[in-house]
Amino acid sequence: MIAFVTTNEGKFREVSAKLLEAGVKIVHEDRSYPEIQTDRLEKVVRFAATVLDDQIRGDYLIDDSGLFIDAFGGFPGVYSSYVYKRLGCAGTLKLLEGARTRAATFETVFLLRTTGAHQVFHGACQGIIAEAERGRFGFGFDPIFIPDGAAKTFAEMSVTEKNAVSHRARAVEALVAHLRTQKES
Ligand code: ITT
Repeated sequence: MIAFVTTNEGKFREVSAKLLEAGVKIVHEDRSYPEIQTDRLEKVVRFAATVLDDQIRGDYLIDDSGLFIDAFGGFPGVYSSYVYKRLGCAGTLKLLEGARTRAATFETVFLLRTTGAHQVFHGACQGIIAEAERGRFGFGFDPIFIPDGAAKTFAEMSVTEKNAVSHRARAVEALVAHLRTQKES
């Protein structure tokens, strides 16, 4: 059994649903861990794992994600949590007023700890920042993100719809592929 360590219910909902489709069950471990200031999501999870390794027995999974907005040179990226808390969707839309491009990418990095080993998995989803907030599902920046090829924001999608295209779902797919190879060997 894998424990998914996150304080974010929305992440757990998405990951548990997607993993269940692949026959993998996880449990929610609602606890926070230190997140260092760095320029890469992968460094955040790698440092967090050094702390969690001493605190958690058995296999665990962590997820660090961010919204990288092109017009801001990728900001807020690794600082997404802080920007979401301080500015929210409304403040982010305001900052983008008059920007030359509304392109953005959501990224997720997972770290899986299994006996003695750390494995990292990536997922990304390109899209644009909407002109206004739309939808009431999901969490975080979902009301202002429209993935490429869609007309709806993530917040207008069901978990299943978001899981068909999202950054986090891509990372889950990479994780599932890894678990399959482990099973075979
Ligand atoms: P944990 O660290 O406990 O897992 P968190 O919510 O603090 O939960 P992050 O550190 O990964 O998660 O923060 C990333 C920020 O980006 C946070 O404000 C989220 O709301 C937002 N975010 C991450 N994934 C998102 C998604 O799929 N849709 C919308 N917003 C997202």
